[in-house]
Amino acid sequence: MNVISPMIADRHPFLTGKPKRLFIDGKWVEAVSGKTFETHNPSTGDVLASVAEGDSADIDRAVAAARRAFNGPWRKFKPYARQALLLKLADLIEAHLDELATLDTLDMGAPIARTGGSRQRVLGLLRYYAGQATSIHGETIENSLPGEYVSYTLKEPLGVVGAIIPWNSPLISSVWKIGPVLATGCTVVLKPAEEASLSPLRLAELCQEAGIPPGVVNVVTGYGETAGSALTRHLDVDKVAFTGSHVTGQKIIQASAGNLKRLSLELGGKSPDVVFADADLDAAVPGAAMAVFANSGQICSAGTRLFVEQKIYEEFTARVADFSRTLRVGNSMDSETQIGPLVSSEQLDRVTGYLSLGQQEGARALSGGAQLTEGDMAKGFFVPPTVFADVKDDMRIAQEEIFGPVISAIPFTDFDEVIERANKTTFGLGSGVWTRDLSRAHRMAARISAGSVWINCYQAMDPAVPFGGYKMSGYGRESGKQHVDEYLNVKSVWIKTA
Ligand code: TXE
Repeated sequence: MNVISPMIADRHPFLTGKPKRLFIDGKWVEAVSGKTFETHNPSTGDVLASVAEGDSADIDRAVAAARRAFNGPWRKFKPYARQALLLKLADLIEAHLDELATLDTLDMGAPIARTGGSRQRVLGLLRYYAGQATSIHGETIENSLPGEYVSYTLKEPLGVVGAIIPWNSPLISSVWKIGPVLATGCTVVLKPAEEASLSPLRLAELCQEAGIPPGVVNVVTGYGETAGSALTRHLDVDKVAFTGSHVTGQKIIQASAGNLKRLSLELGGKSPDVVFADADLDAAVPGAAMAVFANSGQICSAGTRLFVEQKIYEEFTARVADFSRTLRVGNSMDSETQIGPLVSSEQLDRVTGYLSLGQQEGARALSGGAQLTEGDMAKGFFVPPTVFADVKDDMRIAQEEIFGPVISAIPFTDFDEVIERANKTTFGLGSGVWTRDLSRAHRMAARISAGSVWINCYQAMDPAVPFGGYKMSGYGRESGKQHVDEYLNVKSVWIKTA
C-alpha cells in the first residue's frame, strides 16, 4: 500500500494555518459574518480545513468588485493580453498540478490516480480558451434595405458571471468556468461546492500569481442556499453558469428571473448505454463498467442504464459484475486505488438508500449492494461497485439519478424498442452504443435524445467538442466555440452611408 498517512496529508502546505478565506478584489478576506465551516476527507472522515462561510453580504462585495473590474482596468486587456494570462495560468497549474490533484483527492475523495490523471484535460481546457480569446469576431452582413446601409455585428463580453460548481471534479469545473470568462473579457464570482472548496481557493492564488487583475476572478465559498442563492438573485450579475442537480437548476431559473440573467445549466443525467450482441465484448465489459464506476459514479453523464441485448444479457452482466469485483476500493490517496469513497455522509445515505430500494423493487444485485465497513473503511463513505440485474424501466433505480457506483442492467431485444426505451427518461446528457455494425451505430446516434453519443467508447471529452444536455439535463454547451458564445452579447450596428 502507498497510502499517504493522514499526518502527511494534514501537512499539505495549503492545509496548514488559518481558516481558508474568501478571495474578493484580489484580497483574502474573512466572511462578513466571521463564520466558517469545516471540510472533511471522505476517505477518513477527518477534518481537513476550516473555510470561510460566505453569504449574501460577501456576494455583494464580490459582485461589486467584479463589476468594477469589468468596467475598469480589465477592459484594457485586449485579446492577446487575455490569451497570455490564460497561457500563464495554464503553466502555473501545470507546475502545481500534483498539489491541486492532492487537494481534490483529499477534499472530495476521487482516487489520486484520477485527479493526477486530469492533467491533460485541465491544461487542454485553458489552452483551448487561450486560443479562443483571439478568435472572437463579429460579421459584416449584407442587407437588403433600400438605400445604402452597412450592417455588422460586434461580439461583446456579457459582464459579471456567477459560476456555481459542484463537488465531483472541483478543479476541472473551476477551469471550465474561468476559461471562457477570461477568453471573452467577462469577470466572475465563483461559488464552489461546500463539500470541496480547497482547489478552487488554491486556483485563486494561482490566478493572482498569473497577473489576472483584482476583481476579475473572485471566489466566495459557502453554502448553496445562502451564498449560491444570493449570487443567482443578484441584480448586477449578468449570467449564471451552473453545474449541479436539476432541482437546484430549477431554483436558479426562478431566482434569475429578477433581471432575466442569461443561464447555462449543466445538470444531472440517467444516461443509457446500449450493448448489442455483435459488440467487441472484451472492450464493452470494462467500457460499460467504467462508464459508471469511474469517480464512484459521481459523474453527471455516467451510463447508468445499461441496456444489454437479451441473447448476451446473462453472460454480459455476469462479466461486468466479475469486472467490478476486480476494482480496488480504498483510501483515495493510495496510488493503486481505483474506486474511492463517496463525497460525504449525505451522499452515502443517498446511495445506500438506492441500494436498499433496488432490492425492494425486485432487482438482483450481481455484485456489491451494501456499504463497505471493514477495517478503516468504516470511517469513510465507501460503497462497492454494484451491478443490479433484472431491472425494469419503471423502477426508481432505472429512472432517478443515484450518483453512486450503481449500474441498472436492463435486457432488450430489438433496435426500435431499445431506442424508445433509452429515450424514456426526463434526462438527456450522455449515451453509449457498443456494436460492430457502423450503420446501426449511426442510426442510433441520430435517434438518441442526448447531448453526447459515445460509440464503442464512453466519456470521451475534448475542449473543442461541445458538451451539454437535452431535456432536464439542462441547456447551453460547455467546450467548443458555442461555449465561448454563451459569454458574449451580439450587437448589431447599422450605418446609413448615403
Ligand atoms: O447538488 P446541488 P448536491 C446531482 C447528484 C447528486 C445531487 C445532489 O444526483 O446526488 O445532485 O448533490 C449549489 N442556489 N448532482 O446537493 O445542490 C451548491 O452549493 C444556488 C449532479 O451537491 O445542485 C453547489 O455549489 N446554488 C451534478 C452546487 O449548487 C445552490 C453534480 C451543486 O449543488 C443552491 C452534483 C441554490 N438554491 C450533483 N443550492 C452534475 N451535473 O454533475 C445548492 N447550490
